Amino acid sequence: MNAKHCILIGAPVDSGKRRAGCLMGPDAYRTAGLAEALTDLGHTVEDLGNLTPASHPTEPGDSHLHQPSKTVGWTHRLIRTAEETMPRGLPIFLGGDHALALGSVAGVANHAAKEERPLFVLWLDAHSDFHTPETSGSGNLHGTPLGYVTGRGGFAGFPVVTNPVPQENICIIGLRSVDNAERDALQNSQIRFHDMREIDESGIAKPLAAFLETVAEHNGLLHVSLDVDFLDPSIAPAVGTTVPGGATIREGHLAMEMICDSGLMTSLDLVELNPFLDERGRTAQVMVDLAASSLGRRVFDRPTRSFL
Ligand code: 4U7
Ligand code: MN
Ligand code: MN
Ligand code: MN
Repeated sequence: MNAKHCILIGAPVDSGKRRAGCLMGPDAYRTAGLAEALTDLGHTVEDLGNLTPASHPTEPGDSHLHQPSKTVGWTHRLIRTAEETMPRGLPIFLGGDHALALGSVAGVANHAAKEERPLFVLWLDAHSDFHTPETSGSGNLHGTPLGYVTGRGGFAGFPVVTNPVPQENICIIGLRSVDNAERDALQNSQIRFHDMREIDESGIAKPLAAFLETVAEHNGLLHVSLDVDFLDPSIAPAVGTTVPGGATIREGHLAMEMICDSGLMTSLDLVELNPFLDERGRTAQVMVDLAASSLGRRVFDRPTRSFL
């Protein structure tokens, strides 16, 4: 694949849920050798270090949401960082929990609008993360990024989403834990979604190839958001929200290899890694290996643009 300029952005967001530990994620990816893996593949790597949230008010005492103000601060910071890095490389957002995607995706969408190209989002996750603050039962904002970036209401106090991502430009793969309110909203939306039952029955390649074809047809930018819990907990235990029955190591790598072959990915989130829950760094290593697959690591070369 063409050499890229990869920009590592440490986003130690830990405000998106109650269980702490995702703040250690960026350093775990560094320790697992992410930069070295990418330079070995011929890419250049720049590491921006770890960001901090923009200044934000103290947390309201009366909200059912967990740390909404801090997440607002992170969203401001990450929108700016996405806008600044997109023109000069391929940003890789090192989470941090999935609340970081409120900012990474909204910022990437602003860049896409400036370029007058459509943004497509591939969401690899056990969960659909399509809540609004009003529908969220847990009050945990890591369950809301797709609600936010598609322009659903209820995000009072958050930056206005200037360029909402059209629902039909989103594809979710890996679903096996969807709350009732999300299910209703998803089924009434244009979002493409593929649960693990479908992956079991017909494989991951088919729906992913169809989505990549659509992105290519529209000359789109592609943001990939990889939640650790997309993977089965037996291979990726370091996550707060484990759900059994996830993607296998080969399903994960096949998805990343197809993304690489498409040549379409322009930004990436690696989210929800909680190193405090890991076993000798194995989950961090799996995530680094998957990132490397998305950027060219493989056993044999395959012709490009053959998604299947
Ligand atoms: B993740 C949940 F209730 N839906 O809203 C919620 F099941 O970024 C989980 O995908 C959200 O890990 C998981 O709290 C967010 C729950
Ligand atoms: Mn998620
Ligand atoms: Mn998840
Ligand atoms: Mn999670």
